[in-house]
Amino acid sequence: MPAGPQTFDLVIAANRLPVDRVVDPDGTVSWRTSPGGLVTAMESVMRGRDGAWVGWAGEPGDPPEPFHEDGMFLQPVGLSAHEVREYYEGFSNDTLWPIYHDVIVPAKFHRAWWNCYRSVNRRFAEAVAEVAAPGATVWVHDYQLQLVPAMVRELRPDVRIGWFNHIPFPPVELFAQLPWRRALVEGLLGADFLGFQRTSDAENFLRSCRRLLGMTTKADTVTFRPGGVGAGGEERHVRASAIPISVDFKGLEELSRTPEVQARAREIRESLGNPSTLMLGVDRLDYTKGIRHRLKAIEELLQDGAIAPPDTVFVQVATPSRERVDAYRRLRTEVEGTVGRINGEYSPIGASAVHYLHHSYPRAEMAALFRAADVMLVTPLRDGMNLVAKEYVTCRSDLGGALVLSEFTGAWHELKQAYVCNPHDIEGLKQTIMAAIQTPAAEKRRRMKALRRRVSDHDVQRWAARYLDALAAAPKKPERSPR
Ligand code: GDG
Repeated sequence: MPAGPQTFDLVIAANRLPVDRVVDPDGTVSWRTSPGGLVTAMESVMRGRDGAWVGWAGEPGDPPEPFHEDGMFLQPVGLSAHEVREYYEGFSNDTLWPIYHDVIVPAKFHRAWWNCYRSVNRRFAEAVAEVAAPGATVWVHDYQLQLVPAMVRELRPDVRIGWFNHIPFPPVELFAQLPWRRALVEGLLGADFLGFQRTSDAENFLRSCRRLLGMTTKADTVTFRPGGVGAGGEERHVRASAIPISVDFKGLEELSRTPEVQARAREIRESLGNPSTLMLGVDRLDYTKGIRHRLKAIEELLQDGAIAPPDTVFVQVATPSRERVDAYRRLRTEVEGTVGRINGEYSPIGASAVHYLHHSYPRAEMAALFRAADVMLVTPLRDGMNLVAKEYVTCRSDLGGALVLSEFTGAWHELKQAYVCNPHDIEGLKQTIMAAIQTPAAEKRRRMKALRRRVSDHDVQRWAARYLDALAAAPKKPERSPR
């Protein structure tokens, strides 16, 4: 049984804590919100729940002491520089990430990375087992921690374990490439309930259970005997189902309505020369987000004379991401070269066609950008959900703006009134962008209204409640008492 008073009924485990430890050159230590969609979503869910969050503090070395932040207990997990390279940058981001995103770039397979992934997953599981109260609910997140469910079950059979995948789950033909596919599936099946963004992600997982491990599935449930037939273990049933994530609609809408944000939105438009059309892209600088395809379409529209600055301008916020992984370095070089070429070719003095911002911004600035943009370009080649699309419509209480959305995002399965595009089809993408620019305002308002209704009815609080209800309802027989 866990010792000491610090145990919790709800424990979240995610690769990153919601805040990163930052040490300034003068030695001052501060904590900053860590980047990415998972933290954005889970932060608002955890507020006021008195739970614990187990995760890495974002810098290599010994972990800081556990501490309370914003009503949450944060339990840091330490990673050495070597582990950051092999578990995080290597296996998570250079093996799993490409396999789970249609192999847009080739995946790298290294046995040493896998070994490191396994030992780091073990450390996370031990940290979870330490802070979970008897019978607690443990909610494990994302592809970096796929072995944690089975490892926690082994240490703490008394707790209820859920896992949610923020990214797509690949088709069996791609998943099968992984030499460690069996161990990954068995790791996940330690959970009582597995949540995915889309029904097809859950189906891909179930198909892998059947085809690669010979398990039986019925509807959304897989049935198996841990350790295989003859191992004597009790039969288990694990549900794999879609529960699509969302945004904090109320909180973000409120922020977007503040006079400060509205004034800032006007200021942004003025500083861009009050264009009649301001197009916007907001992404982590990641090859899955379709930034190159977007730029290609914009370059051709400029070339065709269909759009021109200062009347139409494009702002791309590209938040720095995974900067030590080769594929991300190459992408940055390519994107920056393309932006330079476009501006060199099509921008007159004082009126850039493309404004490229390689920075991270405060939330209020993001809300102002969303509020300022006439056309939002969300064109990923593959994306689990894409919160940016949902944030954009959340910020448009004025019913202005138009959303161009790739059919390869999870968001598209809910936001059917968006201007849908296939980013691989550059001709089609150009036509969709022009349609989003030229459609009469009344029609755009009608679409925006419907999009907003969907997001406000299915916000992140509802997502978390649905997830936790499904986890609580999952079949579970306590097999033995805690260690
Ligand atoms: C993963 C999955 C899934 C971006 N730049 C800044 C900033 N952001 C915020 C956005 C948004 C979040 O980061 C990005 O979320 P996405 O969903 O778009 O993408 P991923 O980071 O790839 O997230 C994704 C998500 O997990 C949740 O399940 O939707 O499919 O890949 O919230 O606004 N926020 C601030 N400054 C920035 O510069 N403040």
